[in-house]
Amino acid sequence: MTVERTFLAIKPDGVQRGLVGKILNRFEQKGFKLVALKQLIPSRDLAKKHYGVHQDRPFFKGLVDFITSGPVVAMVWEGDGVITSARRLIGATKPLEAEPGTIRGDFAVDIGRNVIHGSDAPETANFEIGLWFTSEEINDWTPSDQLWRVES
Ligand code: D4T
Repeated sequence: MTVERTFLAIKPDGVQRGLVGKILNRFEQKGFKLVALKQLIPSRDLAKKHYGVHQDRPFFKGLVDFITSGPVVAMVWEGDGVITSARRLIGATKPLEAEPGTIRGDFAVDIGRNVIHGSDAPETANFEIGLWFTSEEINDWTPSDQLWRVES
């Protein structure tokens, strides 16, 4: 059985504002499993590949400037439905449209400083996980409470 995984990244604004712990807590609390985590300042090459789909948009250069401006906390999370669920926990791209209770709804106002990225589909999750992590950096592990978590 293939377990679903998604790529999440706390952007430089989230790191600078000291929101890392609060954000990690939301995904742990929900019941997803953290299988990879590292802090890095992304290269421009990495940022351009990550946001390649937006390369012709007017905000592209500013987006690359911003995401490479300081440390990012890159993560892989695992669990049934994690791609869609993480996007719901993150909230709408425009923070002013994000529901209260979501990360962007609670912590952001500006689309260019929206705190966190999350993959939007299985194909993008696979692409982004492979772009940001080597397979050696991703840990297969079984939480000690796994049995009671999944029994229904
Ligand atoms: P990311 O990819 O950062 O998780 O954001 P979303 O998936 O929610 O939204 P997106 O791909 O449409 O946008 C990528 C990134 O670009 C910034 N952005 C976006 C911006 O600065 N101005 C804009 O007009 C848009 C549409 C914010 C997120």
